[in-house]
Amino acid sequence: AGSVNDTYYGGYHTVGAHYAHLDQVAARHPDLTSVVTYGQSWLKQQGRGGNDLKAICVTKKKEGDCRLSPDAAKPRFFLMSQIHAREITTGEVSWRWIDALTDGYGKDPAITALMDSTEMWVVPITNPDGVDIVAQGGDNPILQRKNADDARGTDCGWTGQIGVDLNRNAGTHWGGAGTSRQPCSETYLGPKADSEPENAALEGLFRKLYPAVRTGTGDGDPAPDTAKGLMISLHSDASMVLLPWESDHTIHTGNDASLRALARHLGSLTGYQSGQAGEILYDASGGSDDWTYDKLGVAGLTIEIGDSDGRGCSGFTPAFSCQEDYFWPKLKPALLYAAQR
Ligand code: ING
Ligand code: ZN
Repeated sequence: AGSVNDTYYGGYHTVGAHYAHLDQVAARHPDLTSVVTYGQSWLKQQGRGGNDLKAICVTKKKEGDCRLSPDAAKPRFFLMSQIHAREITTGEVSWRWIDALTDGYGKDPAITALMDSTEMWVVPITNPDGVDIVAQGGDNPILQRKNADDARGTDCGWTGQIGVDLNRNAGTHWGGAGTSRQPCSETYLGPKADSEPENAALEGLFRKLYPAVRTGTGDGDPAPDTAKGLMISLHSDASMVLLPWESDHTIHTGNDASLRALARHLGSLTGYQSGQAGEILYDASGGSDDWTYDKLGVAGLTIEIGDSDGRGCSGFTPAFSCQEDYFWPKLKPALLYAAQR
């Protein structure tokens, strides 16, 4: 399991440290948290080391809260990070989010009210096998984006990388724009939709937490009940707030106006641009936010953390001091606002 102090590259936390942190928070605050193991990574399923997949539910627990069931008394705000392993800033934001909620309960009125009214779910490390690869580089983090699935070969030469891009693998618009069928590509979509255990397990968790609104085929347009909550997936480092459909910017969701207004407001709190991925970045299919919107009618957004003010905190591996000094002060108000929706 490791200790909360296990770090690399000046302070970034290993998978073991993130999981030890979840357990430490749960031990300190049993009235405010529940830790759930919701699956196993690709390497663990292969019996080759690997990792459990873990989530934490944070709320002022009343009878029946934090259950793996869609009939919940409170709306649910879901935050996930490091589906792309090398986007190491994102996991550190989730770490601070968990601490802010548990440390702030009973002290900060806004956090106390939020904890009384809402369940906050967090998956800090969505792709732990990939994060293990990144951390193996120590002071020279290895820039692994994908998971560690090497079923299609272990050698990608020095330019490529093994694994499946988990943000192209979800069963929504799978195989559409912005995906590659080359196993060594950074955007390799995998052999089939939801082929990867990290995605299958995450989607299983989502399905336990949110009632399905439709049994669609992957390209429908549900009417999200925003009362059910919101899902945000953290990426880096483009300084953007992205909304569905990420797969095709020429089509808009049935909730375009409200999703766009929410993204714009989060953009104003962070200083980031907002829009559908293809409007400001590139179309990309099979991602997490399109999936929750498409399959469950749960509003999904992507926040691309970035150095929008030119503070010397750009790239996938900014100095660790950027976390506390720069990223967290921007993200904290944005997450508090989003969680209250
Ligand atoms: N950016 C995202 C990517 O997966 C994205 C952008 C998010 C596209 C959500 C589609 C859906 O390419 C990074 N930095 O990974
Ligand atoms: Zn990413």
